[in-house]
Amino acid sequence: MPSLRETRESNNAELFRTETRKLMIPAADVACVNGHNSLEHALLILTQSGYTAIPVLDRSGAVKGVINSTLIIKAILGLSGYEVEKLSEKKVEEVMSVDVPKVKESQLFLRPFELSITWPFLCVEDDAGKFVGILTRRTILAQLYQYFRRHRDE
Ligand code: 4BW
Repeated sequence: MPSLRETRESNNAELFRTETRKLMIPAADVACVNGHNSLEHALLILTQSGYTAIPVLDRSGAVKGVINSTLIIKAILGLSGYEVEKLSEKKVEEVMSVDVPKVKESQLFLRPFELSITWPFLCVEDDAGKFVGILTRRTILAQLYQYFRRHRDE
């Protein structure tokens, strides 16, 4: 029978040995757009989903960036005000932020935890570089909460 200390160590290790794939929201449930979509389309998806920022994919299904409403509004602002026609003229890839945090689906918990200090969500990719989901700060905090609950009396 394992000692109390061994049991604790094994519980500790459990979270830190968890692969990102087990915690992520799968791609099918993630609101996202393609780089070649218009800003109008991206604004529609952002508005309908209610999310502040969403991933941008290319035609092969790889993550290329992140788009948010602020980037879109800035992109249509001209010298004499908002140029609404630019919403249909400009593409998401012209405007997106390419500074996007990515992790592999096999990545263990500690690195995503560290990245989540800075980023509200991380894009998860498979070994071929294809987008497979996102890992949110909410999920990471929920895991940590469970972890601290289990260990609070030790
Ligand atoms: O529609 C929502 N449903 C639920 N359950 N929670 C929501 C929703 N919209 C916002 N929230 C909450 C979450 O706690 O507000 C937080 C900030 O949302 P955000 O950033 O500014 O839109 C949410 O925190 P989170 O779950 O840790 O998600 C962090 C960020 O990840 C979100 C959004 O940019 C992205 N995201 C989350 N789920 C997504 C998604 N992007 C696309 N599709 C999804 N399904």
